[in-house]
Amino acid sequence: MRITALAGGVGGARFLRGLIAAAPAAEITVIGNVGDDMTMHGLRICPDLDTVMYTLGGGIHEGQGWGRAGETFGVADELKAYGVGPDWFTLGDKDIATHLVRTRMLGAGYPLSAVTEALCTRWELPVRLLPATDERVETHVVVDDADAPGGRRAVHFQEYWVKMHAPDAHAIVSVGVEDAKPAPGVLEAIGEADVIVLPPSNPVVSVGTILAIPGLRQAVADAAAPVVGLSPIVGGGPVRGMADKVLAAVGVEVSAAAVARHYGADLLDGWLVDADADSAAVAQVEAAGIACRAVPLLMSSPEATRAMAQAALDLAAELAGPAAGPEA
Ligand code: FO1
Repeated sequence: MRITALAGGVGGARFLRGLIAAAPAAEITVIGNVGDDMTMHGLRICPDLDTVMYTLGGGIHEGQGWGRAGETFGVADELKAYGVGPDWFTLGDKDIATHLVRTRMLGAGYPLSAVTEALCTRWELPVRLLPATDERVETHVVVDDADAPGGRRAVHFQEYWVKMHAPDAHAIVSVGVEDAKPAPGVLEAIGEADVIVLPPSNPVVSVGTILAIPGLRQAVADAAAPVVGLSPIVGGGPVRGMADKVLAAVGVEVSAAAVARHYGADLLDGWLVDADADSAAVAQVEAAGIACRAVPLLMSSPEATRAMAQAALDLAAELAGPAAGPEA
């Protein structure tokens, strides 16, 4: 079985572990978000790709969900001693090695997809990880700023998220997206998949940014495979992170049903909502033309996460119809 998943950072990576446990023999391709990427100290940093790589490669800081286990901060301490910021975004020493390799390869002319493949080789990932695009697409967020002309300014997503802790936002802009193309292998992974999964990642700044790359949303909508998503909203709030703020910025209500409608029935065939908090949403989602099931949606343990992934695969199998047997 070939499974293609569109994933963001921490939530997506943790879900992918469950997906691998649920379908250990499957060929899994992960299309990763690059909208969080930025350049700092001259280094190209790809937080979502690295979070997937470290999580599935066994190098993640489990408690934090991002960055390396057993990390040290010698470089960060030295930068601080020099008075060099920013002081709101800290790079660990081990993590810096990843960014050095990436930046050097990009500088030598390799596209991000080739660089990501090279980095993943070291981690022996059980999936193929592809950046959604090789072009630079960076998410910027328009926020209030009394000192800026017009009372607003656009900040990079990392500044919005990590430094400002996601204040109310007016708009989300994917800078560079119009000129981006799906990275090599992305459209093939979508077109050849038996199942396409949208993990419970942020629907705006993670999965939304991937889908915004020209041609990508249409490829998922046109794919022969069933497309099944899991709600990142449980009981009217995000399970993790601050997805509520960015949903409001794009005019989407913070509910499991509204996120399904935001993706749309042209894209989604099936949707999972939380059985405890959102079973009432099932009828609303089905009224929008999307098959919906209520199952436990909290990734509280490896087994709970595996069961969520299994529920997504079960719904996909149901939507695909009975497999053609030898006599069929
Ligand atoms: N998140 C933080 O809250 N503070 C940090 O200093 C920080 C550093 C960092 C370095 C590398 C990396 O890959 C991720 C890092 N993150 C940090 C997490 C991260 O940038 C965000 O949580 C995600 O981008 C949101 O998906």
